[in-house]
Amino acid sequence: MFRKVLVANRGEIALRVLNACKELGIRTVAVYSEADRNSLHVRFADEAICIGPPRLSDSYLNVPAVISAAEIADVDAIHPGYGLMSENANFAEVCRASNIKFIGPPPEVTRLMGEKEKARQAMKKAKVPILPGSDGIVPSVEEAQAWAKKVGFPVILKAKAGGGGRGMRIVRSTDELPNLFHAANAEAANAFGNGDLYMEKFIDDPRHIEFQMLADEHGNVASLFERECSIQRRHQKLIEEAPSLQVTPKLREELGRTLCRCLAEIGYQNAGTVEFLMDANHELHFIEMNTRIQVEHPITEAITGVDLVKAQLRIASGDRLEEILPGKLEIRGHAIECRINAEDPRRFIPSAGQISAFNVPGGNGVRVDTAQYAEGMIPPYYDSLIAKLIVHGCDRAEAIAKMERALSQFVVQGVETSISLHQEIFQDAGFRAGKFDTGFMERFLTSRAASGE
Ligand code: MV4
Repeated sequence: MFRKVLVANRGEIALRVLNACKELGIRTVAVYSEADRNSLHVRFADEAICIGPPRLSDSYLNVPAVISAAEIADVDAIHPGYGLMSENANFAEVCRASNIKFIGPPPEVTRLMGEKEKARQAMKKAKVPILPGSDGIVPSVEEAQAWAKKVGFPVILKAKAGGGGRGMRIVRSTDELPNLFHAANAEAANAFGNGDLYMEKFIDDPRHIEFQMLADEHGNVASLFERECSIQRRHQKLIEEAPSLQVTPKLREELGRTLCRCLAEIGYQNAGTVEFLMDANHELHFIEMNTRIQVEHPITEAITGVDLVKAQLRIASGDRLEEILPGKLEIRGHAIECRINAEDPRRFIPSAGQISAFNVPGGNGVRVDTAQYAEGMIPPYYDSLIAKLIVHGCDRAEAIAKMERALSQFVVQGVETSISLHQEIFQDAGFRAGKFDTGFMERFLTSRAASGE
């Protein structure tokens, strides 16, 4: 096992990784920006190194600054958490060249999955179901017309370098296509420095379901089942749950097995998530793969009993899955996560400032992952996630009851938070019945606005 690990992140995930290291007897090094001097990830690490001014590009996203800190502290490995350096293949390559283990997949695999149309072809080759669409990049409006005719409208144009919904356009007819093609191309070129597009059949109001995978460095792969992530607004997830009510044991088993074979073929290593859209026929279609630990990993930890971050550390140090995982993986109960953001629950404007009161709920089946505390500061430079509230019950009804109880005991004063929004969603009959898709939040917010609340 590693002697010393640098955590190249901040906030709750930095603390989550530090905790896993501590429990494995690994020494920890935090890096921090000038805005995070008084953060818990700094306080709880064995060593901490300031890497620059508050802005992300000057600190947490500054490759030379992070690598210099790793060399000064003489660490064996770097854990990137999520976001920031986590899916940066160039960073992983610099780590490799500096003899520092990057805790994640090899840069070649990260690069493959980052090129969405190549990921799509790799999945197709391994018999993972993909949506009808183009074979690779669509180079011109003429070829886009030809593919659209073959696939049938509506189609969606996506940026090969994309993610987060940027550079995407839904196309419903032939005459719309030229303008939307040029718009997507320009937006992608501007956002990602690469305007290349590919095409898929468009699924109206899909569910978003993702499979958690673990792969060791000896060719073994395991599926840790799925998460349902359809409750989102503008590509920001708000609530996730595991398992999905819509995935049958047969589908879970078969797709899990296919994905294990696929990731072994690709040479995948460490933790990863394969994202799918579920259509009205309850069929799953691959859309993309995330080559990192995800924000919502704790719900999978709750239902499987596997510590995913410790698994990442052990995999990266060479352990085999059979040493890490129980003999048979099984789903126990139901877990739900609410992302608590420091933002106005009506208009979603980030709310930075000093926290004056902070009470975190607890009790059986309640977990809170946060790096916040009373008197803590929420700087304006970073994302607005201040806590993840995770509950685990014997079934979905118990998990919902626990979440409502826990939300009512979660007190944050000094900044605005999304706690009251979560409480409203948990009152919604459709949500309670499990009847929702990726269009849920938009409809929910529209009807709330119309009712004048
Ligand atoms: C789609 C889709 C419908 N059909 N692809 C949005 C972000 C990107 N990761 C993929 N996205 C979508 N791709 C096809 N062929 C609908 C979405 C989509 C979406 C997907 C997952 C979660 C929330 C979403 C919200 C709007 C659109």
